[in-house]
Amino acid sequence: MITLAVEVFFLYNPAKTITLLVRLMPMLCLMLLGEGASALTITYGPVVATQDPPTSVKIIWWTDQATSNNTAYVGSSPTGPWALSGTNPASATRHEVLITGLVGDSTYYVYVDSAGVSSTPVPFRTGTNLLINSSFENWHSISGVSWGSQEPDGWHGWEIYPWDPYSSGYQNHITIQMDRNTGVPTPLTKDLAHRASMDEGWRTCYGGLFQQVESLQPGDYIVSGWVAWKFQDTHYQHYADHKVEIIARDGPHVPGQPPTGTVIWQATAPGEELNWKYVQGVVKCTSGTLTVYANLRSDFPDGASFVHFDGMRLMSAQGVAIGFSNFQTNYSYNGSSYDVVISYDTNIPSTTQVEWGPTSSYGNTTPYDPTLVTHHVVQITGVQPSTTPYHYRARATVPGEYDNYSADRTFDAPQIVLSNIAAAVDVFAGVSCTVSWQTNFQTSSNKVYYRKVGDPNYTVVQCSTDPTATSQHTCVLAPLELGTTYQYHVESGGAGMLFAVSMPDRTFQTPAQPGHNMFYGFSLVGGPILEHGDDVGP
Ligand SMILES: [Ca+2]
Repeated sequence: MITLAVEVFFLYNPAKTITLLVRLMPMLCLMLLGEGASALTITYGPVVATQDPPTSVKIIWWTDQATSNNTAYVGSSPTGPWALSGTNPASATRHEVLITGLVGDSTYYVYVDSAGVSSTPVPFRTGTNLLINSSFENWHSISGVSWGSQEPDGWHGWEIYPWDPYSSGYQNHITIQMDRNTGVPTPLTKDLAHRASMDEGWRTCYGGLFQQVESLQPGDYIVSGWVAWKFQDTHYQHYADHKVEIIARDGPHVPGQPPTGTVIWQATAPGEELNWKYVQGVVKCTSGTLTVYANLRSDFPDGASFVHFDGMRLMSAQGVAIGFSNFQTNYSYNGSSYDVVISYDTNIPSTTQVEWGPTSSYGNTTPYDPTLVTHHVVQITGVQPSTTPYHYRARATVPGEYDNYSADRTFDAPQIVLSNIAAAVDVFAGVSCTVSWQTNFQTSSNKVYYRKVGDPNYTVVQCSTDPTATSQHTCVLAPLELGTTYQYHVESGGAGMLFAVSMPDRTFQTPAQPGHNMFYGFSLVGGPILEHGDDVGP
């Protein structure tokens, strides 16, 4: 722009332009230098937030300087082609672009460009449907219930019977069926070949289908689906007492009680919509379990109701906003407990914190580190040794935007348990003994300490497989003296593990003489004699 302006001056008044150029040159240099020194930087992102329906995503990123030149590119491979893109012309440091036209449950890559500065591509997945058999395609027979003879795989029928809030005396059962031929929608199904149908006529009832989804991360979830319904209202007096609904409950199904929770969708009499309507809502999950209900409810017996459900969906509202990778854990003993170091990466700079404990309920939290980094290192001290792994998950936030948790993972703080310790004397020669044992963790340092009873010092034998970590250990003690009682104990550990020692000492005895006399004396079946073993043969 500046050069162009100078050229215009040149054409207009050459003499003046030279002066201008001379004056402008140092300024221009300064400006160019200034621009070079403060080039725009993408500070976070791109962050991908999945949308509903799952065929669109919101791409968010931040720059340290405001710019109006912002584009996000999306493709199905990390090297392109970039089939989809979107721009945001608003001059700001936070940029947001909506990309539509994606396929659900699929992997994509996105990179963003602001004022000519590009990010590296990051992968993301479009929303994963957490419901099983969400299209109601597969059904199985059931018996012993009064509302039907089949239910969809992954779903359960439910009913409260009798249900008669006005004591009308007309309580009867709801009917739940695949593709029921009442109040038929157009087209017959919204998704593939089958739908879930339910109805009632001139009765009071309350029931439907539910699916319970467990092991969910806390957060917001989007529940959606397609519905078609009809209230046949020629006799209605109590419109509001006829309902069809989708409810999402933060917690498990409670048998025998009307479902409570977030009403995702509800229609009450009168009216109909037989051309399939898409409905959706958001439910917050804190308990780790969500139960999705598709229901029909009639509180008063003055008409008939029909409802059909298809293409149901439950997915995280936050999708893959922050991606976690490269989890590594390392332990080292420190006194009688362990120090554990957990490291992991995030695809965008975020805060650092780890929840950990003996189960996936955790119970311990490391200090919140607000520094925004992509490589995270957390140290936990004083972890008590345990025979079972500890559970942990990482929490990463982009303040003001996202708060995400990794999936549950485990780390060890090994409490080594020694088992099946046995000493087998070679009775043919009588001068060697094989000591064997097992450990519940793979250990790389495994030793036998032995001495003649009365000796002050032990001889130490290290297993020949060390330092290869194994859980089955064997050491040969030789040479030994005949006719002697030995004491021994074993020790396993290594590589940062707390050692386990089999104290007090055990004993074994070598035969007075080598050979067959001793062999028959000690073992009817031959072979070595096990410590504490018996010698009963076949
Ligand atoms: Ca279907």
